Amino acid sequence: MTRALILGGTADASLLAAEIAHARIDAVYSYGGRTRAPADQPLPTRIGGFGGASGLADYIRREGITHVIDATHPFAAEMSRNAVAACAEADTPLIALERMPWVRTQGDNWIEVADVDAAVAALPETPAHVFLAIGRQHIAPFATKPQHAYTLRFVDSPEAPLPLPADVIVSRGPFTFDAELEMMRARGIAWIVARNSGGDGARAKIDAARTLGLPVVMISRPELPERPRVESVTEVMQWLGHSTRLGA
Ligand code: 3Y8
Ligand code: NAP
Repeated sequence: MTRALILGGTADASLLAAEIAHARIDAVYSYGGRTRAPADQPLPTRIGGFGGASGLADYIRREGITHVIDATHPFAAEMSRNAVAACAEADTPLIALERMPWVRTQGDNWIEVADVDAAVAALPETPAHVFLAIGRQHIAPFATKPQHAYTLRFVDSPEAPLPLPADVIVSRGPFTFDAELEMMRARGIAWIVARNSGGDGARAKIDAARTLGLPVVMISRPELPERPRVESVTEVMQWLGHSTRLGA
């Protein structure tokens, strides 16, 4: 009898949860507890860490999980590594639902970097208005370039003082091209820092930057361990032995 665990937190994970609920497959949706009020899901939902890979392996055994789908964000590297280790330990099938990275196209002015520190180094010395569209967790390194005017975007309003003077937009995606274009023009944004998340929920800023001819410092994805990987909900449902409404 199938009992699936979805490691969620992305738009694709929400689409998968809807298909799994529709197919009446026994499943649990899991959030890490990063945001104050995560979106509701049509499945029983747990929120918070498992306690490392061993904690996840214990959860899998205790809950009788038969299939694990890692539908976390491409930058949720620790969760993905733990899922590989835990499923090996519990001998449980694992598949990753992972969207392709964005690729530079005609007109894009990207500076591709490996990590946040390289992104800081890629910014100019002369003062500029910089939009840091990389969330809340990795802002501190930019304090080494205080000459810039920073705009940040968080899912939740900041609780602690910011590590640098900045203007904070509080908004959870997905974002639209028109709204991104308007925001960048109104604020006089001259540089964008982004992670290569892929997917549609965050790509509007990349398209708006291209239209405005703005440079984008693009942080590449972390290396993830080898594991079976698909890009569509349909392929996950087939892996679970079910067809979907989408491509039934
Ligand atoms: C808690 C669940 C859905 C899911 C929506 C996607 C799209 C909008 C784009 C920008 C970039 C950023 C950030 C972002 C996007 C989707 C998707 C995506 C980027 C929620 C969510 C959770 C999180 C966690 C949060 C991180 C932060 C990253 C904001 C829910 C809304 C910047 C990633 O305050 C914090 O600690 C926030 C932490 C991890 C990265 C960071 O370092 O700050 N996501 N985002 C999940 C959990 O607890 O398990 O609250 O409902 C999900 C979504 N965020 O159902 O439509 O699928 O990618 N999320 C990045 O791309 O760099 C925003 O502003 O342009
Ligand atoms: P991370 O750094 O890879 O994981 C750190 C720890 O958080 C994990 O070891 C695990 O704790 C816990 N955790 C993470 N995701 C979890 C989940 N879905 N369910 C249960 N525990 C989880 O993770 P992150 O980058 O902070 O991402 C956290 C969540 O936000 C994920 O759901 C991810 O899909 C979502 N998200 C992240 C980004 C991003 O840019 N990183 C963007 C959009 C959405 P234990 O070790 O205690 O088990």
